[in-house]
Amino acid sequence: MAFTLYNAPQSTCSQRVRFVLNAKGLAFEEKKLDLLAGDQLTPEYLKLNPNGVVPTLDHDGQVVIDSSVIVEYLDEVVPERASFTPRDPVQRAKMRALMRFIDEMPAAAVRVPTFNLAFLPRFAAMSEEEFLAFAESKPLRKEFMLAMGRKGFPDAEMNKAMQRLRRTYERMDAAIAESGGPWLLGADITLADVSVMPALVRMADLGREGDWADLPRVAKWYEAIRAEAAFKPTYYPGSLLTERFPHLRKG
Ligand SMILES: N[C@@H](CCC(=O)N[C@@H](CS)C(=O)NCC(=O)O)C(=O)O
Repeated sequence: MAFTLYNAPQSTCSQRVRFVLNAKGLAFEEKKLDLLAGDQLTPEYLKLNPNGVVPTLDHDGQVVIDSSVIVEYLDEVVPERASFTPRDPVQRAKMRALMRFIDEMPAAAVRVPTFNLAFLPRFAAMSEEEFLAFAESKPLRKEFMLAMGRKGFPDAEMNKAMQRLRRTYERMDAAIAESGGPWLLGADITLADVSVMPALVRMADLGREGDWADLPRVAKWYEAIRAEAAFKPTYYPGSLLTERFPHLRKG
């Protein structure tokens, strides 16, 4: 069984997949793409992933795209090692509902502070023509890039993104309270936990860990996922945004 993961160290979607591969102890070849250089938009890569985004998994020549789909796929093909999917169909449905919520809310919201704080200097340095050409070449994120522009999202958009993230922490708190924790669905870690993990790591990296400090269940959850054996190899040196963009570091 050979796995190749096309991904980027700091990409939140890639981090989900690395976590599951690491937790299952599956060796994989890692192909690192530079998203700011546009490696994800080359004709060769678009043949693998027509959305022009990472991650993409190649499993013995079969290509699987989209991080949520990939982590479910991995749990299906290697269920015997570190399963992240509940056996009970009702629990499984709850997990998938949370995953949809996570993709729609925090995974989308976290792009706003990420782009505004980290990537903007790079785009601001481009000419308008260069920026428009870069935006136009993105199959999935063209409108997002054009909405951001070279000046970044306005404060109102940043505030809305932060509110969506806050509603995520509250939803997590409610899920843990209902399930009895320590994970979102109870005693066992599931793909829902893995799916939301990178958003919280990203916000903590941007100095916003305090945003869930008043929700002790979420704070405990965050410590628990950081203590998982798969966490450290997933967040190898260079995986945090502040490591690539030192201007983001506080103080
Ligand atoms: N739904 C997709 C989204 C993938 C995605 O947005 N990937 C980002 C990195 S986290 C990316 O490749 N962005 C490149 C770009 O915007 O050009 C997934 O979960 O795999």
